[in-house]
Amino acid sequence: MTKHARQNGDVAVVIPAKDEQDRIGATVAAARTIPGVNVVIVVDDGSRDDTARVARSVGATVVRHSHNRGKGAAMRTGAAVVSGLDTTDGRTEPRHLLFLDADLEETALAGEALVEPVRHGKADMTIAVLPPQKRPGGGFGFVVRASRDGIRKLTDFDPTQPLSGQRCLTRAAFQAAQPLAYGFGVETGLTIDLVRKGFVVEEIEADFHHRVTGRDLRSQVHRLRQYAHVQAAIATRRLAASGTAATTGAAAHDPDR
Ligand SMILES: Nc1nc2c(ncn2[C@@H]2O[C@H](COP(=O)(O)OP(=O)(O)O)[C@@H](O)[C@H]2O)c(=O)[nH]1
Ligand SMILES: [Mg+2]
Repeated sequence: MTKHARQNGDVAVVIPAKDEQDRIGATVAAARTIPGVNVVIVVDDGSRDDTARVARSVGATVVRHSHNRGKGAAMRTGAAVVSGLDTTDGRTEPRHLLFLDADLEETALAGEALVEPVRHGKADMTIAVLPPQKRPGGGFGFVVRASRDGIRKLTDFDPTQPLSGQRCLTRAAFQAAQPLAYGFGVETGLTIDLVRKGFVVEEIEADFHHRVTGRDLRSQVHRLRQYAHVQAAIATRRLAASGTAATTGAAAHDPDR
């Protein structure tokens, strides 16, 4: 396949979204302009607002979970839809998967930087490192620290932004990372599993800006939920690592599904 042909449609964007009606339109519109992207899937994970309608109105393919199943499940649903399209389109090579959060708005275009190393076979998964955010706010950093510590303990990888949801993966890497960790543990689990299996994982600076979570009650609940999911992903993998080290030495397998 020529470079030109690849760039005309070798990437599918998957956007897990929950109650994002105010931002999903701009995010999808920008994602559609990333070179090589010819599919944008929004997985509406039981939103109570107009996320699905808005996403559809700007050209996304929308798939809905009738009830909330968490970010990891939404990513898996999106990847399954892409897989179906790859088959229907008679592709010989599956599309790469570019996961983007729903709240990036026009800065979703920065996803282009994540695609290049994957497209050229230099990385199996790229992870965005975001600049200091334009919007004020931010959490307390304890979830980030928990994720980073867990990744460091189980791999030789030292992530700058371990929770970054902006990632591009080959289909092979995505398959190798199944089953994904639950909910907001998904990014931590993906990094641990792929590094441990010998895939090349690379952090890339990309000029994304997203909604910064504040310190109000709702934000605190969000952080606590993230923390619990991250710790569950790490605990599962720690157990699997000690089990396999004692027996076959095979790569970690997540026994929680
Ligand atoms: N599938 C799914 N996605 C969610 C859920 N909650 C948030 N998201 C999405 O996950 C992404 C990151 O969420 P966000 O609130 O921005 O988290 P933060 O960036 O870590 O503060 C966004 O695309 C959200 O729409 C959920 O319950 N299920
Ligand atoms: Mg965000």
